[in-house]
Amino acid sequence: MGTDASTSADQLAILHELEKKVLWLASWTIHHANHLRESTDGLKVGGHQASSASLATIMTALYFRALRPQDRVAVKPHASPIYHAIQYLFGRQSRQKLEDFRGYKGAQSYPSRTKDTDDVDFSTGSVGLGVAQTLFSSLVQDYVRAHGWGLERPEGRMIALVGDAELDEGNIFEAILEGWKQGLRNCWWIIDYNRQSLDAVIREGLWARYEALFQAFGWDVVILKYGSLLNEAFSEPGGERLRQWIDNCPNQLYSALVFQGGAAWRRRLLDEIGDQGPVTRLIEARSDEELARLMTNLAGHDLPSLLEAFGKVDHDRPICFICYTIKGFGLPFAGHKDNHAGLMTPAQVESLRKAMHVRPGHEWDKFEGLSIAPDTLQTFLDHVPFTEGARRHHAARLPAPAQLPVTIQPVMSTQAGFGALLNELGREQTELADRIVTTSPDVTVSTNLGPWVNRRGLFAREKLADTFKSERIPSTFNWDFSPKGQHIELGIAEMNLFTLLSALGLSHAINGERLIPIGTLYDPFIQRGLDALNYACYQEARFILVATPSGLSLAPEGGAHQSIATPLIGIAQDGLAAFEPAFVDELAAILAFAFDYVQRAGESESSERNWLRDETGGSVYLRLSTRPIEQIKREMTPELRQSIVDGAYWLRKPGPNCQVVVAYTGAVAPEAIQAVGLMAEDRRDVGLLAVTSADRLNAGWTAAQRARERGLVHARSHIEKLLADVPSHCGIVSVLDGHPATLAWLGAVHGHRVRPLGIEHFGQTGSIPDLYRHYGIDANAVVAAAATLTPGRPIRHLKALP
Ligand SMILES: Cc1ncc(C[n+]2csc(CCOP(=O)(O)OP(=O)(O)O)c2C)c(N)n1
Ligand SMILES: [Mg+2]
Repeated sequence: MGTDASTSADQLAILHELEKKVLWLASWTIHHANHLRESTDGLKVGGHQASSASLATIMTALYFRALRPQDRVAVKPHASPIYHAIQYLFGRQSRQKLEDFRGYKGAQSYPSRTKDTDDVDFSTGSVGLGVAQTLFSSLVQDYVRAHGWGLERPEGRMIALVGDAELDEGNIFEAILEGWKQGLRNCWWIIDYNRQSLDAVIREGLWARYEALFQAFGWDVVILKYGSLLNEAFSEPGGERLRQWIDNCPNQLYSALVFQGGAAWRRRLLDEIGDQGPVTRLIEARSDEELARLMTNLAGHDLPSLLEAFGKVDHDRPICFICYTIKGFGLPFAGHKDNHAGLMTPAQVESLRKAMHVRPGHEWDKFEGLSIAPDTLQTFLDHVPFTEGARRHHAARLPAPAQLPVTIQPVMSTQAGFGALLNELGREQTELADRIVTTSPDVTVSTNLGPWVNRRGLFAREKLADTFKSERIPSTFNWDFSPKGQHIELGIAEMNLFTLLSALGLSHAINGERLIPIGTLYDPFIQRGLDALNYACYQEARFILVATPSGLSLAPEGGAHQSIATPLIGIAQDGLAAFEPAFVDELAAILAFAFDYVQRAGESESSERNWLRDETGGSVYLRLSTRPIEQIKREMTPELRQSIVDGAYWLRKPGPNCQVVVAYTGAVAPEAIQAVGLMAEDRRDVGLLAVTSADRLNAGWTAAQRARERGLVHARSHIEKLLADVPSHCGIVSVLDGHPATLAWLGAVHGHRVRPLGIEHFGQTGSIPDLYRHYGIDANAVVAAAATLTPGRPIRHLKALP
């Protein structure tokens, strides 16, 4: 499995030239963005320069030599100029986009799968997430292959280029633990051990903690500390003494000396170990320049050491490479602790230009200033394995049924309905059901996935039987693991759930095999994994998130488990269509839609019908509840189905003299229905609006307004049409088990007054009636709001508020 052959001297010479070119192009890109492009805003920031230089050699070794076409990489966010420069040399990035780096439509500051055009494998930006993404993508690759799919393709390695300070992020450790449980393979994490973070120099001896930690979880650890020049010097007389000195040198001092250069090295070394015979000769035999080159020859900047280390890997165990590097290597502020946002002055760029033999006006020429013939270089580039074939795969869409079968009990919760729907799906041998993969962070049973898991089994590469079953101990759940299982059981860390969903949800692009991922968790814990959820959406992973239970309706569980803000997350999170059905027939309609929606990849034009960008598709978030509520017996007409998916429908259409509309979402449906009954005698023609997706209603409304502002005068969103006939004097009382702002905007659609009811303060234990009364979302609170909002006689059923 190692790289086929060792690198020849000719190839090494070419790689050295490319290493220089990559550093130059990245530096020029940054300089161009910060000094040469007209800008009046705050573009002159960004920690790209020093941080990029740190990885220039490692990325040269990887992209031009060690990577195979099937490997996938997450690049440290600030190394994006190096990444873009490499793609430019491959002819996969345009000069225009490099000139516009960090600008509108230019190459992105941080590598982006969706916004960049040069085939970024995994987006990065929020440190730690791209790293963990590689681990989960490797597990997903195993899942796909264990199911017998994509075997015609070779197995890839999932590789992360990791900043040393990036390892402070907790999600990385959560991922390592999960990887160990799941038998992780084919994953490389290459740590850019420059001993600097954004603010300063990091703690001494971190590498030893990393080494112990990775080894504890079954990783190989390869420490790449000294480059070939240093290794040669160590074998000279006095060399051993020099090595000891380096090993004992504090990080801060090493960085400071790197910054100061050859004369400072000489002074320091002679002061500290210069009275020791042979080592003096070793130092004196070198000029200042040679001494600086020697002392900064760490393995992370030494192509032969890197090529050897990467090339000799002949197994699939996960590996952590700890590569010693220098932040800003090759640039004037190398090693300086303040260098993170360091920019080269025009004069410094000029001296770099001279050193690189780049003539003015030829800065973007690919082979300018290199000592090897352009033809030779181009031929080499044309044969780099990394560039073979397409990096993004496609997978056909799976047929999604228009309706899903489910037996609806007279009284049922949406969570129970979800369990029943999946149970029915699990019963059928359809292509869709076979491609569903469920996952949950230790809440599989308590989110009602149990029946599905009983049918489809748990996934593991090795079979593992349920001992309770073999011992004939009765249990409701069958906990058998096998390579054909379709449920991935995770530990509790919600970050891992979202990162796994992100990996599963990109399988069509990465493995060429489509999966339909469904992840379940308790609704409040979305917030624990929110950055990873955002990350998954940002890179357009496709999945269905089922969050249950939610809200105050979790009554006796208390305030720590009762979510408040999640409906607002549902509205605000891009790439995620949020639904909160009240009834199981609504849930069935939404889930059927979701199976199709997560597979779409069409144009981002808004539909003329509801003004949603429905053809683009996206992920789906279902906020469900454990509260059993009385179900409505009705026929699911195509119109009703469409309205449920569009976000709302009239459960009771308001009459022409309507004074009040009650608009509700989710589990409080019985309270809304009851309130309408209680005020029917005292307010005219009361309407009842069932809102199944505040998110989609809101998005359609915003888009229709924009369309009208652009001249499409007839654009009307779903909510505008629904509220069009509601008289202007009519008041709207909105209510949900979540933050009231979720529905408060309804009043702005046509100027109706709104009294939004919902939860603003932490919950507590109690029964549902206790809590709904206390927090003001029960029927009486709705009636009280209606009485105050609309003129008319007192509502006789209104009781005093608590
Ligand atoms: C979650 C998150 N927090 C903070 C940042 C801001 N930030 C960007 S890079 C960085 C530290 C970089 O240190 P390191 O990972 O060692 O990379 P280096 O700059 O040394 O190459 C920080 C704090 C971020 N991008 N993401
Ligand atoms: Mg660092």
